[in-house]
Order: sequence, then structure tokens, then C-alpha cells
Amino acid sequence: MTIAGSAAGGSAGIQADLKTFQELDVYGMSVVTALVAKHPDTKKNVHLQTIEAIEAQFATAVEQVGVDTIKVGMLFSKEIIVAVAKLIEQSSVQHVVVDPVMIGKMNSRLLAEDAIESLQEKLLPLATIMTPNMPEASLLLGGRTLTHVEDLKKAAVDLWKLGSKAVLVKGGRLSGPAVDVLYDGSSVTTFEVPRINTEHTSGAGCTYSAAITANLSKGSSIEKSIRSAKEFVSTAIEHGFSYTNVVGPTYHAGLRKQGLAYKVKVEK
Ligand code: PXL
Repeated sequence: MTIAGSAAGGSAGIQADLKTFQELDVYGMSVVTALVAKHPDTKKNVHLQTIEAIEAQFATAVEQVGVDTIKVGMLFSKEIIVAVAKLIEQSSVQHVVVDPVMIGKMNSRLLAEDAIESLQEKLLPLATIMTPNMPEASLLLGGRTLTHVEDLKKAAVDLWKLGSKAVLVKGGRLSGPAVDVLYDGSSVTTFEVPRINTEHTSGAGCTYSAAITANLSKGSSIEKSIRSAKEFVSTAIEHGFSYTNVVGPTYHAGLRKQGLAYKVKVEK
């Protein structure tokens, strides 16, 4: 199940998650927390769902199907974070992947400023793994500057103290190769692929954490889930494209249609 925002353009959020689940052959369900779509006249671009609507979606999915693994993406408000944390606590899911979505690629605000504390206190302690990118890791650490892989390693160790069983800090904004850093409470592991020269990476973070979720739900270890998810998302980025002059999506069918584009180098 993904609990996240709907990205009307289809590249990110719920849409990216469900496409990824389908590609990786797990059964996908969704709880939509908000709609991200800019009104041409009013310019409003985040349209929250009610707590009632969120609870109704969760209850329906649990009753009709049942849930092994949950991915949490955009939650936006304090109220939604508290409600979602309660739903997760009362359920018996095996794994929770928290992507602490805060700011979109086009600089849209996806988490209210006063909601960061609730995210830290209510949600992160429920997580099997959290998957911040560099700006999110920086904000969660009180504005720390992150530049090099060594900074990411230290950030992963410090973020782990917030209660998630494992932390994956994604190095998409490093210069040089795309290196992500895992800390699981005992050791640091890096996952590396070459940097791919494209601007069409919309929804890459959503896709990556959704793929980790799918792999965990199939019983893979955290490390194996990350490795294979990074291969999936790197291949999707390699074949990224756009229908317009707007930054475009990753190609979720990339691995299935074109085969693996990159092997991931894993180092302890
Ligand atoms: O990529 C972050 C993200 C997550 N969730 C939703 C989004 C976006 C980016 O636009 O729209 C719903």
C-alpha cells in the first residue's frame, strides 16, 4: 500500500508508486492524502483530503485485501501525519517505508513547515527504513550542510537516532557518481551507480522508495531491497523522457522493456 499524494501529471506520488508496484509484480493499493495539481486561475496546488476520506481508504483496502507493507510519501499536514501514524500503529504490517517528502522538484511545498516535528516524533519511530534525499536529510538535522559522501554517512548515523530501524540518505544531489548511504544501526553501506545525464527525473525518489517497498514485501533483506530498487530506478532514469517542455518522468517500464542499464556497486 502507498499512503501518499496524487501527482496529476503521473510522474510522482501515488501514480509513480502504483506503476512501480505493477512493474515489480506486487499488488498495489493506495490511500490518497492530497492532490498535487495547480489550478490555472487560483494557482492553488495542494488540495488536502479529509481525515475521514483517508481513514475510509485505509479501512477499505485492509478489509478488501489486507496489507503486508506500507510506503508513506507526501502527508503535508500535522493532522494527516497523526492520523496516518495511528492507522499504521493499529495495523499489523511487516514493514513501513517512510519517504519524508518535503519539497517537490518544481519547489512546491509538500510538507507544512509546522509538520516536521510530528513527522519526526510520530512517524519515523514506526519506520523499517526512511529514505530522505539530501535537502530532506539536511532539514531533519536542523539545516546541516551536506556536500560529500562522508557528510551523508554522518547524516545517516545521526538520523537513525530518530527511531527508524534503517536510514537511506540518497545522494542524487552529490557531484560525481550517484551514491546512496545506508545505516542500519550497526554498519554503513554505500550503493553507487554512475551519474546519468538527464533532467527527466520527476518522481525518481517516489519510484525508488516504492521499489524498496515492493522488494521488502516479497521478503528481501533491506540491503537486497535497496540494491535491486536502485537498479530499477536507475534504469527508469536512464530512459526518462518528456511529452512537453516540462521536466518529465522516469520510464517505469525501462527495466522490463530495455533490460538493466546499470549494476549497483555495493560497499561496506
Ligand atoms: O517527488 C515528490 C512528490 C511526492 N508526492 C507527490 C508529488 C511530488 C512531487 O511533485 O507531487 C504527490
